[in-house]
Amino acid sequence: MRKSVQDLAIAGAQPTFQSPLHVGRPNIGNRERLMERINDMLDRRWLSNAGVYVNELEQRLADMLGVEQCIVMCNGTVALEIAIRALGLQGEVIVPSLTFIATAHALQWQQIKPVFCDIDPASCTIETSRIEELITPLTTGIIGVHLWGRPCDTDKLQKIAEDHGLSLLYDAAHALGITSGGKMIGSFGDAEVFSFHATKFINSFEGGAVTTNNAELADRIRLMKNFGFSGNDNVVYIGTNGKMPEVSAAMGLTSLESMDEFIAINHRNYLAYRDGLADIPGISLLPYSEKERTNYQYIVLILSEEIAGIGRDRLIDILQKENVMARRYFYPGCHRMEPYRSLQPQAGLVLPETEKLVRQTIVLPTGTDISLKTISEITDILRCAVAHSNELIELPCA
Ligand code: T4K
Repeated sequence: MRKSVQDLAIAGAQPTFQSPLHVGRPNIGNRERLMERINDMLDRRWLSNAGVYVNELEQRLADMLGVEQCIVMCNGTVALEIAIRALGLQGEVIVPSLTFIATAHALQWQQIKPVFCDIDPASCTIETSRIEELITPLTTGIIGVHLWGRPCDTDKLQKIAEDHGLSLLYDAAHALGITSGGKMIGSFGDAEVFSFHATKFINSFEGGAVTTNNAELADRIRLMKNFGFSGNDNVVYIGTNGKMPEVSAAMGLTSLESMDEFIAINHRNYLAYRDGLADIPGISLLPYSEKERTNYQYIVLILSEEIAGIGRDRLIDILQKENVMARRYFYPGCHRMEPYRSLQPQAGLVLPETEKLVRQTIVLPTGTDISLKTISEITDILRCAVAHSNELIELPCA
């Protein structure tokens, strides 16, 4: 156990961990099953373009999520871009700034202005009471982000969208397997978009999906992700290449088969972090709702003013020196990154909760690669750092 400043790697001691522990370390699942599928795919010589694994993955996801239509794609960003285009969004779209940059870029890429909205600090999702003041004659839609697997206020968002005749899309990149009001994320709004990137708890190496109960919208999305082809030699729409290859679908199916196990491990880790952090002043673990199904895939620490002496970035330096590659997701907020920083220099003025939270968060490793012993050692490092914060200030920064 690390007890004094001298025990910390930042003061010259050996790092606690020999090799780096990463946030977003992929869960692998049943390798043999994956290899069987890949061998079968190679034997059949069908590698992409509506293969059997893509079809099976779409069906399994739709069944699991209780949604009529599921279209898998090459990644979550392209899935967002295509959903935005298929919904006919243009002009301005209201979106939280506290999200991965892909949410904002998927709009700006298509010359649509992301209008950044603040967050509700309790759920870390879009603050519904601040949306209506952002609506202008140019507004065509809202994108809610179920950040870190915490559902947006889907009822309020639906009401606002209906009252103002706006499309409602959800970025559900973090939200596979979670519920809102007891109902699976996947069929809220006009459509929802998932990511199966390697760093997600269910992965297809790279991958994404759009889910919707709107069959017409789904048809348009299917055309758009395949160059607009409707049968051989017949292009009926402008499209791009958003297809998921079979090897990704094989991984996605294999990963999905281990979903319950992955969630159980994430839950176990979450409880271990919660217990390990309980006696450390100034650090709290962002809770998951007890009322909803959740996937526990992000361990998010919120730092209070009490440990301002050390500072969030200093704490990250300390962790990284110990080979715990903690992250600052989603610092500094989309509005402080280009091109938004230049295009909308005043955006931060209406985002006080976002500006506050992005300076307080640390995301720690979890998933199947992390043991309970590792979690106990990580919380020991944090306990030691907080207890000796005054002495640490004297030490050089990384
Ligand atoms: N919307 C939201 C809310 C999202 O969070 C994302 C993606 C999207 C949309 C877009 O979906 P995709 O188009 O990606 O399907 C990573 C991921 O690349 C990104 O998918 C994810 N969100 C985001 C939260 O995290 P970076 O820039 O942080 O990646 P990087 O390279 O720093 O890796 C992250 C961590 O994962 C590191 O600690 C290393 C570790 N890692 C990564 C890979 C790929 C591994 O241990 N093994 C690996 O194979 O964006």
